[in-house]
Amino acid sequence: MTKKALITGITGQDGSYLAEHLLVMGYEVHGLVRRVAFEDPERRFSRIRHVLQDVQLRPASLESFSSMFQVLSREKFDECYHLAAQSFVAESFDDGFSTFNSNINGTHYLLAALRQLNPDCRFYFAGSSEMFGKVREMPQKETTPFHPRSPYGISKVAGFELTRNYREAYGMFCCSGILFNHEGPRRGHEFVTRKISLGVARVKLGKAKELRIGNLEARRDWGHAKDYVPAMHLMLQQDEPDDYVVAMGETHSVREFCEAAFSHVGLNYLDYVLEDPQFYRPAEVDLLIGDASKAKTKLGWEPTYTFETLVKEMVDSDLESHSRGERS
Ligand code: NDP
Ligand code: GDR
Repeated sequence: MTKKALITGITGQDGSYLAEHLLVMGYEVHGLVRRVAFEDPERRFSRIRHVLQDVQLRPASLESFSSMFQVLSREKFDECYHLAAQSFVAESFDDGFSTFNSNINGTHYLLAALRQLNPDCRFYFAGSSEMFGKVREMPQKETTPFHPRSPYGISKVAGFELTRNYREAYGMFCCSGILFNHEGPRRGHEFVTRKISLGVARVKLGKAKELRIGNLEARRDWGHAKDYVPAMHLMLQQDEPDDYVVAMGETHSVREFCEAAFSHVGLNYLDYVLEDPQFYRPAEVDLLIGDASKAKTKLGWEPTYTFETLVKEMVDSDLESHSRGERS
């Protein structure tokens, strides 16, 4: 029997990689997208352009319970991957209210609709290392207490707790992945890794003279999104629902990312990168490093990229598209 999956946030970085992954495994893939996306498909569907013929898109918004209820009342799904969210941490400081509305209410609406209409559907929630925030131990694992440092982090703790509560209260198969930063050529332009890879391409091609960055000493555990989406799928194939940390177990500073990205094209980052306080955050998460032992042992999950291959792929991809005059 062909399995049917629903992906919220299919137009985002992870949603696009997950759709590809599930299609390769023979799934029937449905995606929940904002109605406005249909008005500007060229731009809004840019990450899923190559699979548009193979997926079925349904209009709905995280802000609307009734829109999600309608999608779920028309079709039954075996698995639901809830990836849609306001995902930019910096934006959540500017507008915590709408971040809460999308990320907390949106998750609650989806869980409530599933409970009523499709309680056997297995559910994945996109939790985040930002839930650890001001970290209480090193490295962070499933049992590490949360101490979020932004409205985004708080919203993800709430989503995690909602997911756990639906599992415990209603016996639904609900899992949370606590994923550390994962990147790639499809990363949104505002996130620091993509900002750097785009900046390197512009400088190398003579289109820019400098790159303004915020806190260069912040450290992250960066992996590749293509490596991380199979872990989401594996979580929903287990006998029992559970939560898992997915991380590389290696930490690098923003400065090191700049250094590696510029040196890949034969340049010294010190000649181009300027630290600019306008990109500082009111409260920073200084150091994240994850322990993915549980995912490795129980799910058999293993990453294939390294920090170096991740940086190179991102820089090469931006150089190539900028050389062709494309904007991605
Ligand atoms: P993106 O920002 O690339 O994608 C977010 C997706 O959510 C987009 O498809 C976006 O649609 C959709 N979305 C946002 N707001 C709404 C809304 N109001 N109604 C409907 N859809 C909406 O995020 P990623 O792919 O990087 O991340 C996926 C998930 O994983 C997110 O929940 C994120 O918080 C979480 N996460 C990500 C990590 C990472 O390092 N990438 C690490 C840990 C967790 P549209 O295209 O229309 O804007
Ligand atoms: P993050 O990703 O907040 O970890 O959230 P981001 O790339 O935005 O920031 C990482 C670190 O880099 C520092 N930084 C800058 N960040 C941005 N965006 N722009 C800059 O110019 C800049 N300079 C320094 C930041 O201060 C921060 O310390 C991502 C998102 O995908 C979340 O949705 C996800 O949950 C977490 O990763 C895990």
